[in-house]
Parts: sequence; structure tokens; C-alpha cells
Amino acid sequence: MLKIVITSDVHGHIERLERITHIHHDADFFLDAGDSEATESMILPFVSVEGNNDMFHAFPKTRVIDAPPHKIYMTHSHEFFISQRDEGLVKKAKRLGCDLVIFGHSHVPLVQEMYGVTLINPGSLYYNRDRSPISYMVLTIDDFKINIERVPYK
Ligand SMILES: [Mn+2]
Repeated sequence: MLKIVITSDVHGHIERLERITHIHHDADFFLDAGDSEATESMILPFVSVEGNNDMFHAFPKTRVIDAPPHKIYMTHSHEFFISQRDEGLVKKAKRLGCDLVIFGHSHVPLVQEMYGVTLINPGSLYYNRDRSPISYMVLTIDDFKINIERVPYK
């Protein structure tokens, strides 16, 4: 079984990432979907991608993560128009051979399946635009069975 902790849009509150690594010390991957406003070494063991507020930091724009038997495409998603975002993410994921997408930017938590691809946005660890509590997600992969749990940050 794989356990993957997913965060996004931390916007400088990196002590929250550190706290989450202590809570979930048994996780296999710590994935952040961008806008940490930190450097790669500051947020380890989290790996991140470049958000629109990360222009001064060297993060890759996208990452592909092997999580057998799944493959994850991670991007901040700010380059997509909101009306085309979900379809655009699905298209790009399929091109990369991925069936899971992790993205951020909207500050609105979302889990949605679309054309066989599961879109995951953990929401922000700074503030959520839908006024829901700040949160992150825990993805567990047990062969082809996946489970996604939204966890409020406390
Ligand atoms: Mn953003």
C-alpha cells in the first residue's frame, strides 16, 4: 500500500507542511501542488511544482510520479483557463499516461473523476475560497483501489 500526502497553496506557511510530515510520518510521498513560496530544500520531504507565485524559485512546472499501478501528473494548473481547466488536465494526463492528477491554484478542494482520470485538488493550507477549513488530502493506493480523504488542518 502507498500513502501519499497532498498539499497545495501554502503561501509561506511552511511550518504547516512540517507539522503534517510529523502527523503522517508513515507516508511514502509528500506532494505539494505549488505556491509554497518557499525553496525546494525548505519544504523537504515535500516535492512541489512551480505556482504563479513561485517565479523566483526553481521548481519544475510539472512532475510525473510513479505510484504503481497508477501514474500521477502534478501541476499547479494556473496556465489553464478555468472554463477549460478540468478537460485540459485530463487531456494532458492521458498524453503522459497518467490516471491521477494533482493540482492546486483554485484554493477550492475537489475530487472528481472525468473520463477515467481522477482530478485531485487538496485545497489550500492558507485559505480556501469556498470558506471551508484549510485542508490537505491523504491518498492511499492499494493496487487498483484508491482512497482519497480530505483532512482539515489543525
Ligand atoms: Mn496559485
